[in-house]
Formats: sequence, structure tokens, C-alpha cells
Amino acid sequence: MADLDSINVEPFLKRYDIVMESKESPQDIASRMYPAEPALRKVAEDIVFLKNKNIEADVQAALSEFSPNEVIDGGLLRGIEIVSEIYDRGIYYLPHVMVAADGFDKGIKVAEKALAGERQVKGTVVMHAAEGDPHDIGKNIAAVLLKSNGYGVIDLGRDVAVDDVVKTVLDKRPDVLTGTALMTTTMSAFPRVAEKLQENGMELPFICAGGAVNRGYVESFPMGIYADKAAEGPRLVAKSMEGWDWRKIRENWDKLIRGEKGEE
Ligand code: B12
Repeated sequence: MADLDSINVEPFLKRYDIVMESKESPQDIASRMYPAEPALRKVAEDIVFLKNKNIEADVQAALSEFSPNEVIDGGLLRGIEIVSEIYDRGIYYLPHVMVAADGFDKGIKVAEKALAGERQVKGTVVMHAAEGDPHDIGKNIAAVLLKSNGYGVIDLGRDVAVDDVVKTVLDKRPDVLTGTALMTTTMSAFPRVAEKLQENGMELPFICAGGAVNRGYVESFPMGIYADKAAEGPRLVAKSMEGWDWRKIRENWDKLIRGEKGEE
């Protein structure tokens, strides 16, 4: 009979989710990443520890000290970055992330109201998250920044069918279209949108962003202009309003993103 004590069962009994678990607690990770300012830290803390009941009041309190953009970047977005880190380490699971995303939505609505008075429409931007893609946090931030810079936004939401994007662009004739894709399975919707628009004789700058795409991919189809950060949106849209077509924006992308003036 086999001597069971002499068998090393370790490799067979390992649970891979346990192997992935971090020794650090969410508190340890968060405390390294919190913003220094107490009011912004409170907002980030609400997002990370899913205190969605507090979020509206804490965002409102932060707005008495900081601009809406500072509250969004330094508080709400920082909270989501911390949640992403905790999730990536296998400590948080999808339900945590979903609740955090809801908290983020509540918070951003309050910050957006604070921007409302500053608005006047300079041009129209149609925004969407790619067909099959439920990730819309980055798109929502970009929408707030565009609105606060005076652009009218038609936000089609998330998981928007290619045909619905194309139909809206053909009906509304916006100055710019944007798309967000965080999944490798959804990014192929962008070239399909571009192709269908071209078939219908429509060309416009199509800003594409999200973790699944990079500049090389976005520039591999017509109209695609890559954006890495939400803050780049207003800068790119401004060029379209000055009459630059997508080719010219693409050619001058490096200068535009580095904040230089670009070729006139
Ligand atoms: C939050 C989140 C979710 C939330 C989304 C909630 C929401 N309302 O968005 C929920 C819980 C729903 C979710 C679900 C899933 N998720 Co998820 N999720 C994430 C997570 C943790 C964070 C994403 C995020 O919001 N980042 C922060 C935002 C701000 O980043 P962003 O959108 O890229 O935006 C930035 C830029 O791209 C840019 N930007 C974005 N849009 C625009 C637009 C314009 C105009 C401009 C200028 C700029 C711009 O600006 C922002 C920065 O300034 C990531 C992990 C990670 N580390 O990224 C996984 C992740 C994206 N998810 C992933 C997956 C696989 C899923 C699921 C399929 C999981 C599952 N097994 O069910 C499901 C989707 C199921 C489905 N098909 O419906 C994978 C994708 C892998 C891949 N490469 O395909 C990731 C990378 C996790 C991982 N490491 O595996 N998820």
C-alpha cells in the first residue's frame, strides 16, 4: 500500500484563486494610492469601500474646495484606479467593481451639475462604448470634460450596436464621433463603424480610446484618431471645430497631444 504521508499533495490541492490572493489588504493598497487632500481622499474612500450612500454628500463637500474636474480626477477616478488595482490582484471580485462603478456614476452626476452653468454649445460630439462592451467609466469622464469645454454631447451609452452608431451619425451629422473599448472582443466594432460610415459617404474624426486599443490599431482604419486620456478629448475636438479633417488631426497628433500648436 502506498505511503500517503510520503506523497507531496501540494501541487494537486492548490486552489488557483487562493494562489492569486494577495497578502495585502484592500486598506493597505488603498492607503498607498489615496490622494493627499482629505476631501478628495474621502471621495476616493467611498468608491473603494463601496459607501455609495455617502458619495453624493462627499462629492458635494469636495466641490466647495475643488473644481469639478479636480474632484473627478483626484477623487472619483482615483477611487476607480484603486478598485482596479485591488481587482487585478484577485482580492475584489466583479460584484465589488459593479457597486464601485455605480458609486462613480452617482458621484459624477453631482460633479456634472456643478459644471452646468459653464456650458455653451460649440459643436456636437456623439459618444458610445463599443458593441458588446459594458465599460463606460472612461467614456463618462470624457463626456463630462467635453461638456465642461462647451461641446454638446449625444451620449449613446454602452454596448451600442454598430448600426445604431452609424444611424445616429448619419441622422445627427455631429462634428466628431467617439468610441470606447476595454475588451479585445469588442474593439473590432470600430473599423466596422468606420467602414459603414464611408459606405454612406460620411467622414468625420472618430476618436477611439480604452484599454483594448492603441494608436497603431486605431490608425489602421479610416477616420480613427487615438486618445489615451479623457483630458485629450477637448483638445482633439477643438481642432475639428477649427476645420481640420481626420487626416490632418492624425498627422499632427504628436504635437497636439504634447500641447504644441501643430501645423497650421
Ligand atoms: C470597472 C470594470 C468593469 C465593470 C464596468 C462598469 C462600468 N460601468 O464601466 C463591470 C463589473 C461591469 C465589468 C464587467 C466585465 N469586465 Co471589466 N473591468 C473593469 C476594470 C476593473 C476597470 C475599467 C475601468 O473603468 N477603468 C478606468 C477607466 C477610467 O478607464 P478607461 O475606460 O480606459 O478610460 C480611460 C482612457 O481609455 C480614456 N478614454 C476612455 N474613453 C474615452 C473617450 C474619449 C472621447 C477620450 C478622449 C478618452 C477616453 O480616458 C480614461 C482615462 O483618462 C477593468 C480592469 C482594469 N485594470 O482596467 C476590467 C476589465 C476591463 N474587464 C474585463 C472583463 C474581461 C470583464 C468581463 C467580461 C468579466 C466577466 N468575466 O464577466 C465583464 C463584461 C461582461 C459583459 N460583456 O457584459 C477585462 C478586459 C480584458 C480584455 N482585454 O478583453 C479587464 C481588463 C479586467 C482584466 N484584467 O481581465 N468590468
